[in-house]
Amino acid sequence: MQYPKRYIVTSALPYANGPLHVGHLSGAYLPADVYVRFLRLMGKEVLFVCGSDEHGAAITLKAKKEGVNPGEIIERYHSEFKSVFEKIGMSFDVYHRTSSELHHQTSSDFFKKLYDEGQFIKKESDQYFDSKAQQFLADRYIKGECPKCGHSEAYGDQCESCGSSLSPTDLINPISTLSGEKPVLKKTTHWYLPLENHEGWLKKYVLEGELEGEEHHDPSSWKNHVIGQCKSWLDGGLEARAMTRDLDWGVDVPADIPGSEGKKLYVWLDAPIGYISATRQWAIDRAEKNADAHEDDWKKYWQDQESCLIHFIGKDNIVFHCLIFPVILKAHGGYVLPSNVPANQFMNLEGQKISTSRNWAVWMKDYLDRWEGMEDSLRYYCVKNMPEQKDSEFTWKGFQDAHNNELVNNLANFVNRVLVLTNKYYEGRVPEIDEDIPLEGNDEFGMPSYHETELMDLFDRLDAFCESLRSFEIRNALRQVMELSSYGNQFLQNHEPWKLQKEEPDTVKVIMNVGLQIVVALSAAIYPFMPTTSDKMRKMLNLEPLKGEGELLELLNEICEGTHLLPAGHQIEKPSHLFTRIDDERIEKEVSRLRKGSEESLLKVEKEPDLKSEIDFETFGQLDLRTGTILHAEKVTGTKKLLKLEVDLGFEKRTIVSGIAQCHRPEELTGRKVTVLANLAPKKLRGILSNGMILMAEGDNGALEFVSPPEKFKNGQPVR
Ligand code: B3M
Ligand code: ZN
Repeated sequence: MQYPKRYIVTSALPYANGPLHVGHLSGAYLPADVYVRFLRLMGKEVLFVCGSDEHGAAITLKAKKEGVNPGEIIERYHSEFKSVFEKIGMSFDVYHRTSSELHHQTSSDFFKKLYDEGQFIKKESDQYFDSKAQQFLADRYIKGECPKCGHSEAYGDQCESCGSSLSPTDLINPISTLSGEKPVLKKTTHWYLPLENHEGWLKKYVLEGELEGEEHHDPSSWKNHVIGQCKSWLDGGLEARAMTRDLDWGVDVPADIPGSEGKKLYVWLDAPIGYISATRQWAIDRAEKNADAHEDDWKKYWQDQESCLIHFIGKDNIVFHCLIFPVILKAHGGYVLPSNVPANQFMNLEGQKISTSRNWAVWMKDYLDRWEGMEDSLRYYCVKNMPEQKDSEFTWKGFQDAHNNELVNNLANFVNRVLVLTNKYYEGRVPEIDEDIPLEGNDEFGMPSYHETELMDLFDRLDAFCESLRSFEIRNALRQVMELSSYGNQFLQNHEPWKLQKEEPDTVKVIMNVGLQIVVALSAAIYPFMPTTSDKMRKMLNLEPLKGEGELLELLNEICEGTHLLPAGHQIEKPSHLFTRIDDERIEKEVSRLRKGSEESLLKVEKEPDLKSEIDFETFGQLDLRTGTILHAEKVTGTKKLLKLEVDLGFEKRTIVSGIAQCHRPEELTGRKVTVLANLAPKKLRGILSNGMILMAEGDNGALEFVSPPEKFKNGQPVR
C-alpha cells in the first residue's frame, strides 16, 4: 500500500463547556496522537490540528447556570484543555479556538460563499420560543419526555438515556430550561442545507469510496460501525438541515445577507470549519517566524487533492464528519474530503457510563495532578482499552494490572536486564560480534546467520506493527510492541547468557547484541504511545530522543541493510527504572474518591433547586391548611390554564381558581380530596374571586398532582 503525499489530521474540537475525562482522551485524542507520531516517524508530511469548540448552546446554558458571561466559561476550559493536552503529550501542530477573529472570518466567508452560490434554501418554520425569557430556544434548552424510551429528561436534540437523536418537537411535555415554562411554537426563518440533494454522490463517496467517478479511498479501510451509522442515515433519507440559529452567542450570519439580524451560524457548521481556521493560524504563525513559509501554506493541506484528510472523533460525531461536513466542503468546492473517519465508540468507567452530571469520570486534570510523572501509564492503558470497535471499560484495577504486569514486569524488566548485563559484561560498550555464530536452542528460527534470523525477525515484527497503525488498528499495534518486548524477555530466558558467559563469551556477545537491537527498536516503536518512556529508554541507550523525523523508516532500512542499530563500541548509560509498581492502596484511594465524588454530586443536584430562604416556626404556623373535597370544576373561559373549583371545607364552601387545566380535566375532579390553604387573601382572577389555594406537587415535567389527604378524612381538618 502506498502512503499518500501528505496528511492533515484532526481531533474533534472539545466543547469548552466542561472538563475533559479519560473517555475523551481515548476516544478522539490519543488515537490521533499515536497515528500522527507514527506518520512522523515514517517521515511523512503531516499536520495535526485541534482547538476548542467555543460556540453552541451548551456553553451559554452553562454560563446562565453559573450567572457569568459565556466568555468566562470558554476562557476557563480553553486554558484547561491547553494545559491538559500539553501534559498528556498531545503533539498538535496548532491548538486553536473558534472564538478567534480568524475563525469568525473564515466560517463567515464560508457561509457567504455557500449563500452566494445558492446552496441554501431559506425556510420559515415553527420553533419553540420561551415567552418569559423572550427568546427562541436552542435544542439544548428544551427538555421533555423521550418519545422512544420515556426518559423524563431528554434534550431537544438527543436523549442521553437511549441515545436517540431527537428534534425538539418530538419531546413529550417540553419545558424550557431557561424559565421552566412550557415553550410555544413561533415562526422563524433560517437557511437550510438541502442534504437530500447530495444523497447520490454521498452514497458513492461513503459506501464505495468513489468521488466524481474516481477512486477516493478504500471503503474497506473504514470501520464497520462508522459505515453502518452512515448507511442507516442514508437509508433513512436525508433531510434539509438548518445551518443558522436564533442565538446571541456564535458566529454572525454575514451582515450583508438580508434577514441576518440576530442569526448565528449553526455550531455544527462553524465547528468543523474550525479545523481549517486552525490550519490557517498555523500557517500565519509559521510565516511570521520563517522566511520560506507563507500564510497560504494551509492551502496545500486542504485544497491539494493529494492531501489525505483524517478525522479522529467519538461515535456521536459520525454523521457530522462523514455526511454533513463533506457536503459543506463539496458544496463550497475546492476542498479535499475526508479519506477516513476512524471514529471510536465510548469508554465506560467501573461498569457505568461516564457522566459529567453525576461526576462519574476520571478527570484528566485530576489524574495529571495526582499521578504526575505517570502520564505514559495512562496513555498506555487508554490505548490498550481504546473503544475501537465496541464500547470499552476503564477500571482502576485494570489500570494497575496493565501498569504492573505489562509496563513493569514486561517492558521495564526486559530493558533493565539487557542494560544491566551489557554494563556488567562489557562496561556498557556494545560488543563486537562474529555474525556467523549460530544461536542454539532458538528452534523457532534455527537458521545459520545472525542477520538472517534475528534481525529479519525484528524487521517483520516492525513491519507488521506499521501495517496495523497505518490501518488504524491502534490497539493491535500496541499489542505487537508489547509482544516484541515479551519476545525479548523470552529470548534472554531461552539463551541464559548468565550461564554461558564463562564458557562461551562469544555466543553471549551475539545474544546481548540481539537484546540491544531489540531495545533500540522498542524505543522507536513505543514512541507513538509513550513518548516520554521512549525518551527515557533512548537516554539510557545514549541515543538522541526521537523527533518524529523519519527515524522509524530509517531504522527499518538499516535493519534491511544489515546495519546494526547500535554499532559495536557504542557506550550506553547505566539503567534506571522505567516504571515503578503501583500498590493496592493507591488504587483503592482512587476508587473510593470516585464513589465519594459521585455521591456528593448527587446530593448537590438534589439540593440545587435553590431552597427558598428560611422561615421560622411562627411564620409557618400562620398558614391555615385544611382538608377539603372538590364539589365541582369547570374551565375558566378564555384561558388555557385556569379551572374554577367549588371546594367543600366542611365549615364552608369556597370558590377557588387554580392553574391546573393543562394537567387535569374538570369532569374528572368531582369528589377529589385536596389540601387547601384556607387563609390566603382572596384575589380576583379573570373576574372571579378566588378564595384560597389548592396545594399541588410538581412532577418532573412540570406536571401538577394533588396533595391529597386519605379518602376517610372529613373536610376541614387541619393540616400541619
Ligand atoms: N465539540 C462535539 C463534542 O465535543 C464537538 C466536536 C466538534 S468537532 C468539529 O463531542
Ligand atoms: Zn430516550
